[in-house]
Amino acid sequence: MVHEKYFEMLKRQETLLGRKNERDAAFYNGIYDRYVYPVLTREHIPLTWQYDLSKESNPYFMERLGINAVMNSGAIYLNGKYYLVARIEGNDRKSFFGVAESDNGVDGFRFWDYPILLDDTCPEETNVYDMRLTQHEDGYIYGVFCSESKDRTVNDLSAAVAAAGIVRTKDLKHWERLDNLVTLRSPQQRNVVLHPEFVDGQYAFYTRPMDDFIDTGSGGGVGFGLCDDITHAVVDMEKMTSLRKYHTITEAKNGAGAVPIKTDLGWIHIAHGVRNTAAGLRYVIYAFATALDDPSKVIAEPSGLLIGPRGGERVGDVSNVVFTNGAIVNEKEEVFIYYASADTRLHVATTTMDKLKDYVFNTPSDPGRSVECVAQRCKLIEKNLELLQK
Ligand code: M1P
Repeated sequence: MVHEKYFEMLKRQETLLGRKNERDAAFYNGIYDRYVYPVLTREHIPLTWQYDLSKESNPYFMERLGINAVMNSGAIYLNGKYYLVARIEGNDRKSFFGVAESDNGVDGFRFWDYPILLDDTCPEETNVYDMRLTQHEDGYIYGVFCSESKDRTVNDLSAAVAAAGIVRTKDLKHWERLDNLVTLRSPQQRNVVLHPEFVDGQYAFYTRPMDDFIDTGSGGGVGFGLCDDITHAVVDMEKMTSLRKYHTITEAKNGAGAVPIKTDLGWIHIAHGVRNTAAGLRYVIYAFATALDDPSKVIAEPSGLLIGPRGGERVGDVSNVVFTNGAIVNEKEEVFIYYASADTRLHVATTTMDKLKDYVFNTPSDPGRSVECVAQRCKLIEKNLELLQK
C-alpha cells in the first residue's frame, strides 16, 4: 500500500513544478535577464528516487536515499524542447546525471523517470559530474564529464585524479561509454568540452590542464587539442586559448563551460574564472570569442565577469560560486545560459544572440592595471558628458 504522506508530498512538489518563473525586475544590465526562481533544485527530484513509497516497509515515510543538491547541468535543445543533463548529488556525496525536460527553458523542468545509469567501465571511478553536451557534426550527441578516482599513488586519503569521461547518444536515453580522454602532457583534466565541428578533420577538445586535483599548478588556462579517434581519444599537444592572468577573475584558474556557440563573428565561449580571496575561492562566469577559422585563437575578451553570484546565490554548500556548463540557443536566437550557484541549485539567465555578440565584441577588454582601467572609464564618461551637453 502506498503511504498517504506520498500524496501530500507529491501535491507540494507539483505546485513547485508548475510554478511560473519570472524575470527578476530588480536586476538590469542590458546584457541578460535574471530570474526570480532557480530552474532546478533538490526539491525537483522525483520522490520515487528518494523514498520507499510502501507503508509496510517505510511506515514513517522516511527519506531512504536523500538528494543534497542539483547543480552544474549540460544543456541541449532538441525538437523544440529544452533538456538539461543535471549534476545531482546524493546525500552520500556521489554525483550522477539525470535528464530534465522543459517546454520553454525557464520553468517546468521535470526529470525523467530514471537517472542515467552509465556503463560501469572504469572500476576506479568514484564520482562523475559536470557533463557538457555537444551536438557534433558527426551525428552523435556527446557528453563529456569529469570522471574522478582516488589517487592511490600518494598516501593521502583525499587525493584524487580527475579525467574526462566520454559518452555518446542519439536520444539522451541510450548512452554508449567511450574510453576516457587521455592527454599525454597533462596529468589531470576537468572542464573538458568537445567542439561541435571537426577541426582539420579531427575531433577538437577544449581542455583544462592541471597538475593536481584542485590546483591547476603550471596549467596556464583553457587548452585546445585535437584527436583522430573519439572512441579512444588521445590528445598530444594542448595549445592555450583563454589564459589565466594575474589580478583578474581567472587568476587562480579558469575552465571552459558551455559548448561554444557559432556566430558570424566567431565562436562565443561562456566559461568560468576563479580567484582566491580571504573567504576562499570565488567562481564567476565570463565570456570570450575565438576565430571561426581557428577556434583556439582568442579574438575578443570582454573585461571582467559576465555573471557573478548575487544575493541568495552567494550562499550554499560551496558559497561564492557560480558555474556554467550548458547554454542553449533556440530557433528564435534566444539564448539560455544555465548556471549553478554555490554548488547547490541551478538558475537560468536569458539573452539574445544579438545582445550576446554585442557584449562579447563591443565590451572593452581589461587593460590589466588600475590606472589604465580608470583611463578607460574616463574615456567613457567624457563621451557621455559630451553627449549629455548637446
Ligand atoms: O566548487 C566549484 C566548482 O569546482 C570545480 O571547478 P574547477 O575544476 O574549475 O575547480 C568543479 O568541480 C565544479 O563542479 C564545481 O562547481
